Amino acid sequence: MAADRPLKIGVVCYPTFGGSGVVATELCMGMAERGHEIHLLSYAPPARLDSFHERIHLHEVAVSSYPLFKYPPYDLALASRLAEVAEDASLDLVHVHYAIPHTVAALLAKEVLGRPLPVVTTLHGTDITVVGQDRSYKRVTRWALRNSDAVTCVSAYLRAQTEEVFGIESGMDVIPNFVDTQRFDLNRDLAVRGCFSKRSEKVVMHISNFRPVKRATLVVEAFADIAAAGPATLVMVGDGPDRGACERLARKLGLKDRVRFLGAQADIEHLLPAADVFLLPSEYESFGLAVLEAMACGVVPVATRAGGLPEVIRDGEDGVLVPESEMDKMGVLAAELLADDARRTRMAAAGREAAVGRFGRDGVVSQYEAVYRGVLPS
Ligand code: GMT
Repeated sequence: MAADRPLKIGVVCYPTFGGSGVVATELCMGMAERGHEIHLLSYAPPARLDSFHERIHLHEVAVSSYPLFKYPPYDLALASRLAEVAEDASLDLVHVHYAIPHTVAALLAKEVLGRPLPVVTTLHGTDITVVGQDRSYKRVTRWALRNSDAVTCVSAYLRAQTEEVFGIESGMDVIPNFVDTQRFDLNRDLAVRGCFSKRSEKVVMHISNFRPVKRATLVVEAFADIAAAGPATLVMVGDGPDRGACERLARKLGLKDRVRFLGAQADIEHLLPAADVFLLPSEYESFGLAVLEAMACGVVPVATRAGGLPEVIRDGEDGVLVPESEMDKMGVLAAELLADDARRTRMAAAGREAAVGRFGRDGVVSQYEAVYRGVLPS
């Protein structure tokens, strides 16, 4: 059989705006463009998949309820559907994004199917650093990782965490996240910019799911220093548990008229180029995909020196990394950057170059393709 024949790939991911679903969907599109046939399973159509692709087949996983079920078992419904799809479509392998519960469901589907079905697991972050360490899931997660045919991590930081937490000997590949640099580009839509910057104010942006790990209230605090230094608008994109606290803080600090909360937005590639600086004060990020998308759009990130973020941002070259002990200076550092157009323009160009080069889609899709070929039975 030809070593480069198109593959039939089952993909499992979460469909929401979270980074793992975005990476999974972008990867599906990249693989489909290379001629592979993709069968994507999730409980809803992925948010990033906004157009028809000839070789991408969607399979929604429905979970039946029953009065006995206090917790309807999504993982069983997924395993069952996956076994069905694997049989009908003669899948060569399954690639799951986010270990819990996807890897266990894929391994169960393989048992149900009763024939070899290699399982590739990509770890994204909180599946290891938060959920995977929870006592309720830890043992089964370790088992699932050990039984995957290949495990990939989105950063060296995450690989080290996985080795430490689960005692997994290395052998896991680090494959960074990537960005579609045609979709995320430098073209600034002046109409969008005009919505945020009426009198040539600088535009500061934050995009996240407003979970506690993102520390979104620190964005508002930092913005108070930015606004004190010069005219600026803060655009907060996304929704989640800490949005209310951010809104209250903006009111309390007298910034209500200078902070815009847009809620979850599908087309962030149209919003991002309107910004000058992107703030991400997360406690940690295994990667920080939003930072990479900002860099692709020529927006300079200012983020915490934590987790995998130093693998994405080169401090002083294409962004600014703020040590944990100096988070209270984030606003001042961002204000300095906003005041120095020449420095910012230089860093923005370096960020765009990194997005196209180090994190370009083609190179990363090839790395995953090599992992797929490596797990196929010889
Ligand atoms: O918790 C989140 O931020 C969502 C999560 C996800 O799986 O959707 O994001 C993680 O995966 C992204 C894609 O690989 C990474 O860019 C994020 O850094 C990572 N989040 C954390 O580590 C907190």
